[in-house]
Amino acid sequence: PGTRQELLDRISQQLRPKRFHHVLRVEQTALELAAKNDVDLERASIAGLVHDYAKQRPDEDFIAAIKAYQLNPELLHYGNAIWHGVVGAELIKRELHIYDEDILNAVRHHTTGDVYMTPLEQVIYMADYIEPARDFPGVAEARQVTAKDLGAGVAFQAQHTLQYLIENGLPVYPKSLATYNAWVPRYQ
Ligand code: DGI
Ligand code: FE
Ligand code: FE
Ligand code: FE
Repeated sequence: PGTRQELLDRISQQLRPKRFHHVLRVEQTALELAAKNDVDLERASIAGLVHDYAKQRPDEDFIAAIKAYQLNPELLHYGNAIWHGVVGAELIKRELHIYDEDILNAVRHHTTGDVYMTPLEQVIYMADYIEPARDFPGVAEARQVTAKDLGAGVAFQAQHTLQYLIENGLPVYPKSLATYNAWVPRYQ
């Protein structure tokens, strides 16, 4: 990896301005959550900046990467919502030469969560959900819960995301359900 500015240049070449600005807000929110939760600030910054690196890639790139890197073929049944994190992490490794597995896992799991998440993974999962421009019913409560207890924030998001997917008849990636089971009952 090079300097922060080099990383910003690479990311801004991949993303339209609106998405790029979301990424900057996620970085800032991740830095705040990291400071509060004893997470390494440089890792939080890098993971925040790269988390949506692959969001605007065409489906063909993801399908090719799933095959080339022999990722779970079940991934082919999903779409951009799942691919940009799980497959995006592989593209980040190869294209940006970021090899820190904690950062790569934070990207892999930022959409669905996971049963076990390191503090950095939790920080990125939550920063993406509550960055200041997020505006959905419940976001104020999500911010309050996360400020009090990062893990409780993870549980909140896992529950509300699963609820949203089911209410809208969307396919549930198995990891999203596993995240729900691992985190939600614990915090009731
Ligand atoms: O990339 P962002 O928009 O910043 O945020 P994200 O990567 O967290 O994506 C959020 C979207 O992903 C949200 O609309 C819900 C969707 N999502 C989360 N889990 C699943 C899912 N979509 C499907 N189909 N299945 C899932 O399990
Ligand atoms: Fe994302
Ligand atoms: Fe998210
Ligand atoms: Fe995001």
